[in-house]
This record gives sequence, structure tokens and C-alpha cells, in this order.
Amino acid sequence: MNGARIAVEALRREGVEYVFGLPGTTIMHLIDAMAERSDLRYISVRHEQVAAFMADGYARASGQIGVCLASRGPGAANLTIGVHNAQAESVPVLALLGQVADDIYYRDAFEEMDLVRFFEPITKWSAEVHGTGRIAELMQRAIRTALSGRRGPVMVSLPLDVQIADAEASFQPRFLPSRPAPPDAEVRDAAGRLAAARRPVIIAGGGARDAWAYDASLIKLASRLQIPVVTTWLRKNTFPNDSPLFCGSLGYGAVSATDDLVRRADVVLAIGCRFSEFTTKRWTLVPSDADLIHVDIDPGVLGRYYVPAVGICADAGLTTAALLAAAEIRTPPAGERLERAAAARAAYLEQTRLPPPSGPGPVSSAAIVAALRTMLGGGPGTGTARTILVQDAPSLGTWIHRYLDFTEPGTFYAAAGGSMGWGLPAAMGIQLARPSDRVIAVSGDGSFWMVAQDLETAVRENLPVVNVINNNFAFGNTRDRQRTAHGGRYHGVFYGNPDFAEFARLLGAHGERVERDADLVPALERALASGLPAVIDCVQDRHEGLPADLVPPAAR
Ligand SMILES: Cc1ncc(C[n+]2csc(CCOP(=O)(O)OP(=O)(O)O)c2C)c(N)n1
Ligand SMILES: [Mg+2]
Repeated sequence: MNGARIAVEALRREGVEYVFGLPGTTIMHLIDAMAERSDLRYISVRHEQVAAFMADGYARASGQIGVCLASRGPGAANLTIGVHNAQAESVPVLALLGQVADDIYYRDAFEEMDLVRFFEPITKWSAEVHGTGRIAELMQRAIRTALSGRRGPVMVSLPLDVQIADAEASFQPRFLPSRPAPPDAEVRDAAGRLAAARRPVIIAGGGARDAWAYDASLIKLASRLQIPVVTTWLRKNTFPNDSPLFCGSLGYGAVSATDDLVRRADVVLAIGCRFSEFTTKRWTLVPSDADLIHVDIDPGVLGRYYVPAVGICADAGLTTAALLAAAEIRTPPAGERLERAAAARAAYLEQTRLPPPSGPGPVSSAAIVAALRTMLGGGPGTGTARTILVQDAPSLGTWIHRYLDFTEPGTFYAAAGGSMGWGLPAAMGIQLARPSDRVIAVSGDGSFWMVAQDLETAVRENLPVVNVINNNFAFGNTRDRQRTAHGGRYHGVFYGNPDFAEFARLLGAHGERVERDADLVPALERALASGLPAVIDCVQDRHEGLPADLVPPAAR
């Protein structure tokens, strides 16, 4: 086999079904090797950032590695935003890159760039393969690395001559890393502290997703001990939001009832959480005298800022299951714990009632959130399919974070890495991983426009993602900072937009332009019923944005 065929065979042996990419001279052999196969689909996009974001969305929704492909220098550079975001959010993505042939390297050849050095800071591992016989070994190792421990992106660069040469192919058996179990002594110590606590709280982060999705041990543990549960920023879907113990999501947009549970806790059980800047209100939230039990698969986050009383480096689901089985927690908690949990939930519900539409119009953000709530609740047009909400990086995210509930695992995905433009591509990747679910992506106009050309990809690939655009003709988030921290001197934040619905129709998608709150739900229903990729252009006032009580802080 030539190197390109070996590389593609290695991908298949690791279970890869989709590769997202954009062609270039140094990857033509790889694309050709994929064209020969019926068991792997190459999906061509219109900008490499979209390939990386699609791989990210696919990886999150499938639990598998996501693979994106680009050519050397410029193509590789265009991928980086998605690789960086995958690193920020611990998503297993393989960036497979072509590279200048070895015999002309270090001569400033056309589009030459040191890819390993370029990608090293934003990946778990970056490698360049300099012998065709080693392609399978190093690609398989890269994929194992991406999927092991705290997941994350990896990069493999394949110089052109390495892809063209023939070699004896030898593949390694597929290996999935095992999930590390928690040590007994730490589990007993943690269980004892939880049982004795007076004001305990559980913080569930992205790493705890599976403890709900697969064995529900997190839910059972919280319920057995009657401990209120909050999630980290943008990870609201880590715990069922309709549980009587769910008390909100921390971070930007959190209500005080949620923050106060942590501020006043005597014992904090943090699972699959790295205590990020936003979740912790810049590390001011967790009281210094609280007993911290910190569970994470990455030893590097234990004690990074908050030093735990009990640090457990293990899988989240195995740890919640072990805690549940510990003798220390068999006795049901006393009545005051039940009362406290009920009061916490009531306070949270009281503070998260969606305010009535109050903006100057035409379409208010509150109305968009209300319409999305109808759709998530299985509104007309959604049929029996599950609806998945994908949130880009617009101001509307804060509304969603605060006011929408997610009651099934895998129904909410958001860009906590902050990359504008993540929404539409991630939604396409998620739709491929979950073909029978309905996917709605919410983006700001500024964010959507960064990747708008790839609506054509959605049309070409029959991916019926519905894009709701909160179109305020502004970089709203930055506009608000200029209002609050820069004396209202608006500079570089307002711009013009075309009719996005018309744009969508030009590309063969379904388009709706909505100018009144009342027209939103019917437009969403028509979009879902069309079976096409769709755009709902929600025309807003250019000052419409965040809830009134949420003012972005000054830069510091
Ligand atoms: C790629 C990228 N560039 C810049 C930023 C900084 N930024 C964060 S939000 C934002 C404005 C977003 O505008 P839009 O998507 O229209 O959403 P809105 O806030 O108006 O709802 C900007 C520029 C970012 N997060 N990502
Ligand atoms: Mg905007």
C-alpha cells in the first residue's frame, strides 16, 4: 500500500467513519485513498475552520474521535481555531495535515511551515511522520492519545513523499483506554465527609456527563444524599434540569441562588470540573474553609487552584458509583438536609422565570428563548425526534444558559472555548452523529457570518440543521462593554447585514425572516417541516442583547 492508503486504513481500524476537509496539493493522495472506499465518507467544506468545528461536534455527539483534514501552511493555519477550541473543551479531534516533501524541507518551500511547533501548544500531542512504514503506528497512537484521560486534540503531519511511497503496512489492534477507578480509601473518606456535611453541594462539570448518561449514578448519589447539584458554565446538560435537586449552572449568567449554594457550602463535591475562570467567578466562589472533594480524570487539575481535602484522580462515573456503594452513606440524611435541598430548588426556580419580552423590538431575545423552549419541549413539527440545541457564542447564550432546561443527556452543546462561528459547523457534525434527532443551532449574526458559506455544505450533504440567528446588526457582546465600560463610545461594533433568509434561499436552504415575536414559532415549525437546512433570521433592534441585569464587566 502507499502511505495515503495506509493512513486511511488506520483511520478505519480506529472506527473513523467521517473525515471533514478542504483539498490542497499535499493531501490529494489522501483524498484519493478515501475516494476508493465505501466505508469512510470524506465531506468537503468551504473553510478549514468549519472542518475542525464539524469534527468537534461529531466527536462530542458520537463519543468517537473527530477527524479533520487540511493541506500544509495556509490550510493548517485555517484549522487552528477549531483545534484550539477542542483543546479548551477537551474534545478528541485529530487534525490530519499534508506537509512539504521531506527532500525539499527547510528550504522555505511553497507553503512550508513547521507544523509540529505550530500545533504543539494547542494539542495533546503533535507528530510528523518521516517514514511510510510508521504511519499506522503513529496515527493510531495519536488517536489513542486524543481519547485517553482528559480528552483533547492531536495533530499528525504526513509529508507528501511519505504518503506516496509504498511500504509494508502493519496495524496495531484497536485499543480503547480503560477508565481509572477511584481508590477505596479516598472513596470512604469522601463518603464520610458527604454524609456528615450540613450544607453540601455537588458541582458537575463536562467530565461528569457520562455519570448521568450511562449509569445515572450521579443522579442516584445526589438523590440518596439529598445534595443540591449545580453544573459548571455551559455544561447545564450534565444533570437533568427537571430534577428536584438541580439548582442551576454556574458562570456567566448564573443567578445568585446558584452561586450562593457554593458560597455557603461546607462540603463541595466537584466532579469532572477544572474550576475554570468563569465557573468560579475568577476563583472567588468556593469558600476557603469548605471541605473540597475534587474528582477529575486529569491529575493536573487537582489542586491547581483549590487544594482539595480529598483529591481523586479517576473516572467520574466510576467514582459516583463507588460513592453510592460506600457504607458511609447508607443512612438517609436528616430532615434539615431535605428542607435545605427543597428551599434551594425553590429559590432557583423563582430566579429563573423568563422575563416578558421588553426590548424595543422588532424581535426580542426573550421571545427567541420562549420559542426555543416550545421546540425543545417537543413542539409541533418536532415529531417524536429529540431536539438538540447547539449554542454558538452570541449574547443570547446567556439567556439560554439561564432560562432553558435540558432534561435528556446529549441535548445541549455550547462553545465554552468561546469561538465565534462554532455553531453551524458543530451542529452539522452533531447531525451526522445523530441522524434521527432534530438539531437547532443558535448563533449571533456576527458569529454566523464567519461560517455562512458553509450553509452550502449543509445543503449539499442534506444536513437539515435549523439556524436561528439573533440578528442585532452588531457584535452585541462587545457593544455592551463599550456601553458600560467605555462611556457608550461605540466603535467598530455595528455593521450591516443582508437578508439572511434570502441568502439561505439562494443556497438552496429554507429561509425565514422574522420581524415580530408572534411569527417566531410558526417560522420554526415551517423550518423543521421543510426537512432542509434552514435559517431563521430574527431581526432585532441593534441594542437588543443581554438580560437587563447582566452587564459584561470591564476588561481587566
Ligand atoms: C473568533 C472570535 N473572535 C472574536 C471573539 C470576541 N467576541 C466575543 S462575542 C463577540 C460578538 C458576537 O457577536 P454576535 O455573534 O453577533 O452575537 P451577539 O453578541 O450580537 O448576540 C465577539 C466579537 C470571539 N469570541 N471569537
Ligand atoms: Mg450580533
